[in-house]
Amino acid sequence: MTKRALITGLTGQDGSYLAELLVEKDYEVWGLMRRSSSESTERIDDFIDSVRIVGGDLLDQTSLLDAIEESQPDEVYNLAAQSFVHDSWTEPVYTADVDALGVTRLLEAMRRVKPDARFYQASSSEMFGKVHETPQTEKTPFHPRSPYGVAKIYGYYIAVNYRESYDMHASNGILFNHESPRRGIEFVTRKITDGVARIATGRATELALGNLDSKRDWGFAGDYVEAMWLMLQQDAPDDYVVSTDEAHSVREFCEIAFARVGLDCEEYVVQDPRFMRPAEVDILLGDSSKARRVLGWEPKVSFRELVEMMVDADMERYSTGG
Ligand code: NDP
Ligand code: GDR
Repeated sequence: MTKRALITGLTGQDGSYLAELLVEKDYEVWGLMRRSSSESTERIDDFIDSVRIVGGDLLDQTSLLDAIEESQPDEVYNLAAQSFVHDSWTEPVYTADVDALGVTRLLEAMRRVKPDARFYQASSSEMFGKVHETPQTEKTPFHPRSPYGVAKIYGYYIAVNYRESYDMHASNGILFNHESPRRGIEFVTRKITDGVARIATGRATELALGNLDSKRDWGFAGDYVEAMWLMLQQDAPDDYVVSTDEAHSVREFCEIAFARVGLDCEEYVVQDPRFMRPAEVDILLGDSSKARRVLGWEPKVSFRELVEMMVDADMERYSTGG
């Protein structure tokens, strides 16, 4: 029988890759979309006809009850969030409402309407924040450094709590940073690759960034959505770190990105205090051995391949007038 999946955050980076993967696997894919005054389907335009859209918002309980009722999902992937860490300081209450309470609203809707559906929560390496050990595993204590990180810890634990209280099949993917040509332009990787393409095509002369020394464990979003799906195919729900197990600095990302178009990043990158954060996460490095062992998952795209893929896509976009 055809499986049904409901994805919240369909229009985001991960929602678009996950929807593509599930369509390929012959799922009936439903996507929750909130109302917007402008078009937000750019990332899914190529396959929007293969997806069923249901209106709804993580801030609105009734809409979530209706969305579960209408889609009758076997699997629910909660990817929707205010996902930009930087803005969580300017919108801390809103971030908590969506990223923390929103998870409870969705779980409540499932519990009342379709409690046997399996649930995936998009948890984050930002929960480790000021890290207590390196590398970080499923057992590493949390120490968030932003309102976003705090909200995500609530989301993590409410998923665990519904698993333990109601025996629901709820799993957390603790995903480290993952990127792609579909990454939002405000995140540092895409900001760099877009900046490189703008400079290389004569549209800009410099690139202003914040902290160049912070290090992240960056993988490819297309690889990471497979881990989400694998988690919901297990007999028992559980929590998994998903990462490449390699960390690189923002500076290294810049060096490879500029070199891809034959430029030296030292000549173009300037530091701007506007992009610094009140509290920084200096380094995140995952240990994904549990996901590799239990799920049989592993990343396929290397760091260099990821950077070059993103630069090439932005160069292509500008050379075709985008
Ligand atoms: P994006 O920011 O690209 O996408 C976020 C999605 O959430 C969009 O579809 C957005 O819709 C939707 N959304 C936001 N607020 C609401 C709301 N109130 N109701 C319904 N939908 C809403 O994020 P990513 O795809 O990168 O990330 C997916 C999830 O994974 C997020 O929860 C993020 O916090 C988490 N995560 C991401 C990591 C990463 O490196 N990418 C790493 C670890 C966790 P709209 O188009 O209308 O704005
Ligand atoms: P992050 O991603 O906060 O890790 O959250 P982001 O790309 O925004 O920042 C990564 C690191 O780069 C530094 N940095 C800059 N960041 C931005 N955005 N802009 C700049 O100009 C800049 N200069 C330096 C930051 O200080 C930081 O150290 C992402 C999101 O996808 C979250 O939703 C997700 O949970 C985590 O990854 C894991």
